[in-house]
Amino acid sequence: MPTVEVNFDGIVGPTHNYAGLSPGNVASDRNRGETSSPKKAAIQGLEKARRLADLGLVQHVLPPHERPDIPSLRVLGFEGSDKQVLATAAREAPDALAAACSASAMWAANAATVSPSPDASDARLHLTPANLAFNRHRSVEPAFATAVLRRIFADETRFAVHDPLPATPRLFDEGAANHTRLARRHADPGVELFCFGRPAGAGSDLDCGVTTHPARQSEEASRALARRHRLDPARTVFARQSPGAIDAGVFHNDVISVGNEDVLLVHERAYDDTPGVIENLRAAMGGPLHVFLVTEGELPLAEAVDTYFFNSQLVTLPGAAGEGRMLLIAPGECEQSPRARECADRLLAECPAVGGVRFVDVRESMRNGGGPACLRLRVVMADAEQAALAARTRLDDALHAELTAWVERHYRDEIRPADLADPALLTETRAALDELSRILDLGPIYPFQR
Ligand code: SUG
Repeated sequence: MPTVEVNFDGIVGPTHNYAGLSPGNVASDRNRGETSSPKKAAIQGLEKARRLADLGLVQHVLPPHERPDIPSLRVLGFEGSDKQVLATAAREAPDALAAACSASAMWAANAATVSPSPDASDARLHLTPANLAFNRHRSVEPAFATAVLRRIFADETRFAVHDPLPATPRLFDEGAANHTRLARRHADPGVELFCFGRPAGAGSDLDCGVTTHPARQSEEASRALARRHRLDPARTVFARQSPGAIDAGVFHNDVISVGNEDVLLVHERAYDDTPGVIENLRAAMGGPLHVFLVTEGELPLAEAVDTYFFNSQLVTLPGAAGEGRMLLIAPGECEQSPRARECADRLLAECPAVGGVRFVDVRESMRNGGGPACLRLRVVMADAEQAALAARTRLDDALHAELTAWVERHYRDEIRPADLADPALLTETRAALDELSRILDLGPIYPFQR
């Protein structure tokens, strides 16, 4: 098998809920306080991953993090038994409790930035877990994400799992959601595009040009990642997100652009200077790059954000070459939007590499601003690298069936904001994760298991 894109999807955790925790993320804000269904959310995510596996793509999963995250409450001075910590936090600091309960690690595109071995001068695959320091509820993810990635990508001769960057505004890092890799084919040396909303030197949002919503990714973090990953500067492009797009709800670049091999789908208002970015990418590619540019007239930014058209996965089908070798895996919400459907139709008509569009239902995740592309971390890997992966994370029919049964057994049908204080949720979650760590052969990876 040649080098392919392997997708690692985050399994939605048992506490999936709508707490409105993410400023600038329109869906998260809109659905604050709504009732969620963790069971439905997890099943939808697994189903999406299974559909990709059924297409012959290599699909893996990543485990949820432990939530509620009791240590992040203890750090704030809440004491006593775990139950007491939950009860006092619920009474005195409901926001802190909500942050400690978020299942946000499901959005694996934010887990790390990944540069595959053909791009790195030391020919290793580099991963830097994101510090996610912008959001309090996400700032607790890097430690466990790093442990999980080090467990799976254990072979240090092939893989380098770096420490997250220091958690400070000048180095805010949101992972692969702001990173795209283009290449003639996956196995070829690629061009890596890093996008940021906080230009170097920007200390606060006032320096970022935004007026309504905050900018997340920093330029200094993006440049540090490129250095750490030992990328060729001639094949690395940095692009500033347009502040207007961020203000319209484009909190991550993957809400407004998606690339795969030599195809890039992008909205004309994605960047400060979109034509300049495209020119730089073409120069770095040194070969053909098919850019599918969507105009504001065709799909206004607001509708791009509502439908998450660009948060589709653009995947190369195994063994396929030339025309029709790619599929666009789009959120079901695009099907309801005549404008998004027209964009998909024009893509099929004008871009010969893309042979079809499939819609997937990840509605529970979408209601928190996470589409199909947010749910996965892309890792371009050669055969030998895949063979070196530790743990049992590859999703085949057997694992899909086991995980679905596990969700059915352990997950609640519904969670309302008040349920987050229920001490039974912690006990249920630990029982579920304890079993999951055995199913995935991860060993005692959770802090509560030690
Ligand atoms: O960071 N939402 C996530 C969504 C992340 C989407 N990922 C990508 N675009 N790659 C975020 O804003 C909402 C949680 C809440 O409100 O309960 C949340 O964290």
